[in-house]
Amino acid sequence: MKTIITYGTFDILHAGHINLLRRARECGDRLVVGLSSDEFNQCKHKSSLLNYDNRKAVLEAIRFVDVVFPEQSWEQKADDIRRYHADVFVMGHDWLGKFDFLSELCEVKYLPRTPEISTTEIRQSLGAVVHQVKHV
Ligand code: C2G
Repeated sequence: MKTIITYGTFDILHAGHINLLRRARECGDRLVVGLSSDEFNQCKHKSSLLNYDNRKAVLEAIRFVDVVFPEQSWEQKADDIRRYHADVFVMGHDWLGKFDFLSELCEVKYLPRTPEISTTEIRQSLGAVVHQVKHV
C-alpha cells in the first residue's frame, strides 16, 4: 500500500484542485489530505469562503481522497508523514522547493498547476456579479 500525502485549503473546489488530487492519487494506492483549518488559514493570510467543516465534507466526497485530517501548523508535516506512513509528499508547482526538507522522510513531488483557474479568480468574478446585481 503506497500512501500519498498532500495539503491545501481547497476552498470552492474547482478543476485545478481536482486535477491535483487525481494526479496525486495516481502516484499510489491511498491519498491522505491535510486540510487547512480556518485558524491556520489566517496564519497563511488566507480567508476561505467555506469553513473547515464544509470544505472537509466536499473533499471527503471526492473519489480520489481516502482520508482528510486537519492542518493546523506549518510544522506538523513530518509528524503527519510518520503517522500516515506516507511514501510520497505531493504539492502543486507553486510550492516548488518549499518542502524539499521532507525528502529525508519520503519522496517529494511538485506537480504542474492547472492554468487559468483559481479560487481567488472565482471569488473576484463572484464579487463582480454581486456588484452588478447591487447596482442594477
Ligand atoms: N492547485 C493546482 N492548480 C490550480 C489551483 C490549485 O494544482 N489551478 C493546487 C495547489 O498547487 C495546491 C492544491 O491545489 O497543491 C491546493 O491549493 P490551495 O487550496 O490553494 O492550497 P494552499 O493554500 O496553497 O495550501 O501547507 C501547505 C498549504 O496548506 C497549501
